[in-house]
Amino acid sequence: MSIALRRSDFPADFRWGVSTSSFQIEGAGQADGKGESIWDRFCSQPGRIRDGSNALVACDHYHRWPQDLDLARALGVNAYRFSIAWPRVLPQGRGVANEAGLAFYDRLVDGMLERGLDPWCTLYHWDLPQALQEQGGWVSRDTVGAFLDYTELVTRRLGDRVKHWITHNEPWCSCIMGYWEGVHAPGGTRLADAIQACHHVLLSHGQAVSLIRRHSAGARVGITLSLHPIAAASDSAEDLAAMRRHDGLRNRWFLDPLHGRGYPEDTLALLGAAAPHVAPGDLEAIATATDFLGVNYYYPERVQDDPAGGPMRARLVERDGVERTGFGWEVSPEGLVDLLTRIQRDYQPPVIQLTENGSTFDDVLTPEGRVHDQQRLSYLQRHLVALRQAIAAGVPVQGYFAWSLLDNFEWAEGYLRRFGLAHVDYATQQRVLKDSGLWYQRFLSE
Ligand code: IFM
Repeated sequence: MSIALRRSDFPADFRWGVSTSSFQIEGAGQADGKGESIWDRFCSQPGRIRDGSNALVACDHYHRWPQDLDLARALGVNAYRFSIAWPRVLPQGRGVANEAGLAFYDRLVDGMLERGLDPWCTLYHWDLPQALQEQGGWVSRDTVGAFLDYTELVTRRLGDRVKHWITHNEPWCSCIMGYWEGVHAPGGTRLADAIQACHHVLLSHGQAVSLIRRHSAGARVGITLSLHPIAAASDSAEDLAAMRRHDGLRNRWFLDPLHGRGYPEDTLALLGAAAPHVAPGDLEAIATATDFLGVNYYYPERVQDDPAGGPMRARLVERDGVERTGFGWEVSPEGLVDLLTRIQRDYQPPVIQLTENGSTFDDVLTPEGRVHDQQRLSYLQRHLVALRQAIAAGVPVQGYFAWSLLDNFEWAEGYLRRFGLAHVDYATQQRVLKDSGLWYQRFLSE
């Protein structure tokens, strides 16, 4: 099916980007004084990563970054989202800085600017220094202070050139999956820890905003959340109530305090003793005004009432007969419209940036060196059509960042999942634009 879609359907000053993260692509896990991160440690524990791999080499982007930035430029994007590996610049999490690590990000940012790529820097995309985890990680309030010191170091160094900053990527994943579900680093399994970690992450975000602005004149600052449109499995009162409970922890737990409403009362009540310790002034700090809300959208969720389904008494159910990605995630461009219009209706952030959207499928590299990833291409096109629709309906989205430039280390899935617009042959480190990447390139060039 051909889809009528043009770059000129979007505002002329729209940001078109690709998104990446340090741990997933850099490699050089022990090079030039880099310290250990919680993900290095997690990967070293048997059974944590599905294919038994680690990210010590990953895409070797630490050494191949000029080629990767060339690839981004060749795609025709005007913005490049990357993250800083905290243990690369502060091997022990705080204290003595690692000049080699800082110099790497200097080169990377200069390389973006030389290629006409606007640098969008995420400060925390999950690779906490292991040394800080040994003192409690995000469950400890001290980590907030360490994050602010780290932020000061990085923004002093790069703030003259980087003008878009994202404090945190997807706190739901780093905290709930990392400190409760046990499936992400550091592998914690206590709900109360996860909730406290969320609070500290949000607090560190709020307190970092003014610090970033101080060291990066004219900077635009935001946070990125992973958000999901949520539907009830049926019209029954029970399922509708379960949908609201699930939405409480999944979406409102982050959106409400960031927009000055404190934590949702219904969710707090359900959490009971696991509710966070909140000091005076914390909620005001979390609600510090930002310049944009970063939204990562992948798939919608469907929820059924389940009295045994954890504190939210809900469980996820799958819709039959729908298209799914390799991860099993439902493909739903309509979900993107629902999500964006809901955010706009309920919260009115000044600007939304779609900081991630993408899909994984089992790609095949042909003998001719092509990847005919028709499903990813179609996913990309249909989500851009949905985005155009949301913008036409008045949602203030100003940028779209495809996840991801390259196939990379997909956390607990290792290298089993490929999200890239470019295929990476991990044996040779050769990059090849897939058909989806070639389409994005054509779309951007028209
Ligand atoms: O790879 C991740 C990324 O690090 C955070 N957002 C979701 C992506 C796909 O799972």
